[in-house]
Amino acid sequence: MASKLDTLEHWVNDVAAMTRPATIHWCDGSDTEYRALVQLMLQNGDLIELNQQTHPGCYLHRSSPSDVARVEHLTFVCTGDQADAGPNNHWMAPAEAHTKIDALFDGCMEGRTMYVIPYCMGPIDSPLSRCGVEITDSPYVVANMRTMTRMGAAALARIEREGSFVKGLHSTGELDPERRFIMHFPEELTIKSYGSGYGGNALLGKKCHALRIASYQARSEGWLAEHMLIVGIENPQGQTHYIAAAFPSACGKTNLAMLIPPEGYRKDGWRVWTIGDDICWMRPGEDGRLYAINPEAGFFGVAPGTSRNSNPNALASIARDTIFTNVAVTADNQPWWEGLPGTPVTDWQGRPYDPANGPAAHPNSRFTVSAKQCPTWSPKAEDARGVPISAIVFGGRRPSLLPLVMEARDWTHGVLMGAAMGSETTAAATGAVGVLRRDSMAMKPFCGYHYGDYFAHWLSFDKAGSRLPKVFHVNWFRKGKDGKFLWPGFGENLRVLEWMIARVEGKARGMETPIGILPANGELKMDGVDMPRETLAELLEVDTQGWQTELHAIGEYLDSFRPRLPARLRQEQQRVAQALDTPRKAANA
Ligand code: SAT
Ligand code: MN
Repeated sequence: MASKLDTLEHWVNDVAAMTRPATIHWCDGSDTEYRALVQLMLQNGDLIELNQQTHPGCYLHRSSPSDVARVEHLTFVCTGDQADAGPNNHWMAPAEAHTKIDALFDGCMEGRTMYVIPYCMGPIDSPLSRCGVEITDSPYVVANMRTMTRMGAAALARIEREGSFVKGLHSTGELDPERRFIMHFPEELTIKSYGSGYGGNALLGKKCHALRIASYQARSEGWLAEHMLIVGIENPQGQTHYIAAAFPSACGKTNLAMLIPPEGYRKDGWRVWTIGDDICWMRPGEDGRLYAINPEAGFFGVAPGTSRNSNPNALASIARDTIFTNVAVTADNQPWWEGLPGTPVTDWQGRPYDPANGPAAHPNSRFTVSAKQCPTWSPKAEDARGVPISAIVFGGRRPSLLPLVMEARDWTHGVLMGAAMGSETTAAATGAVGVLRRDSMAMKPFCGYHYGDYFAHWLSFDKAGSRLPKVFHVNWFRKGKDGKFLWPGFGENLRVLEWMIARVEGKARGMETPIGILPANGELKMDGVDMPRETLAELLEVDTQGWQTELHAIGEYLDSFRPRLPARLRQEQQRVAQALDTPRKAANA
């Protein structure tokens, strides 16, 4: 009988015939293999050793200055029918896309090693997990995939058992932005990426598989693949609620996932458990609740701003065995970025640091570290069943209008809140920074199919027997007239999470408004926070006129997904718009 690995071997042979590598290396994920890869990269300049006294096992990678972020304009979803990719994706016909990118792959690995990386996204024994194989010519990608996924022998064994896996082909190519494509073929469970070594473009298990391809698979299989962190909040009674939260890239998912409770909360016995900081796969369990796993095994976090104040858990995690990408270094060869004490001497491009050249660390510089090194890493993160989700949170960078927190009145309203999400753009993708754009469920760059179908899929979870989580929207980024943030953020965000949990447990009344349920007077615990009453009032105000304009914009945005926009969602938008009009009409009458 033919082994299920035959398909894999055939594919590897086909790829080798096209790319013509000098050697093929099947990755086993062992320590020995990792150490050899590091040695190789230290020799060829892919890695630079950092101070081994202060940062044992830590290395620096400098990418090409034109290859420092995801490239959404070069990222394609290639479905047979263009309509299936939706207006939210760039589309190319599959045959044309294969031809275009295969021409680039032709002979591209000559004289080099081709690495075959079997990996599993999620706990190796979880029915929610999915496997893939990435073929790459980049040892940096192999080293990162080893940290970010369950890579090697165990994954290969699961692939042999199951037979199916996502095929990912990657080559660093010439790093020429003119010869760069990230192509997805969801109908073939295939990814092809050429010309970039940057995380989201090259670590194919991450955005390409765990979000774009997985979201497509999830739709037909009845689950959700989301751009969400997962965090456990344990109250002084020892009960833990798990919260999944969607924010766009570089909006604080890692910080929220590793939150340190304010001192008073710590004294009272509150604890925070980290399950994931970027991706969440959820599926209804037998009890009707949504159960979630983090498909990743590590963090690929934004370095700048990570400090003892903002995220001490992340800082503790990256004190050893970490790969830093595009950070600066100090005189004694320690990694450095804006937000850390000390001074940089060399910038992210390896030049002597000169403030005239901009920040010392690239704003999208990153650390890659195993999740196991996080002091708050939850043992439940390895649970094959996943964790039950009590609340789903949406949020973005909104300098005005959006209140600190609001709760959806039901699932449909929650889906509308997620669909309507907007955020100012960040350095995680190339292009202008600080421009407001709609980013439904923080999935704009990652949803592998038509947003209209995606909204319908979200709505479909609301059915008999389901016990869905409550849905909230938060905004940590509201600014005052002086341009400063109104909310202190970071650890203090626990105050908002505590209110959500009180709502979930039926212990807080809340206050109904046309846009959703807000904390009633006194329900947000503010003791120990030095904040004028007016500031809190501003954070929780409902500006009716501003919201009417917003609802109009949301309606127009939703219409851009016609004819696949679910009518129920547009009706929900109209319901909220009318609720906003009603008090004004009453007042005018
Ligand atoms: O795309 S990455 O995974 O490199 C980082 C991000 O944008 O979230
Ligand atoms: Mn992300």
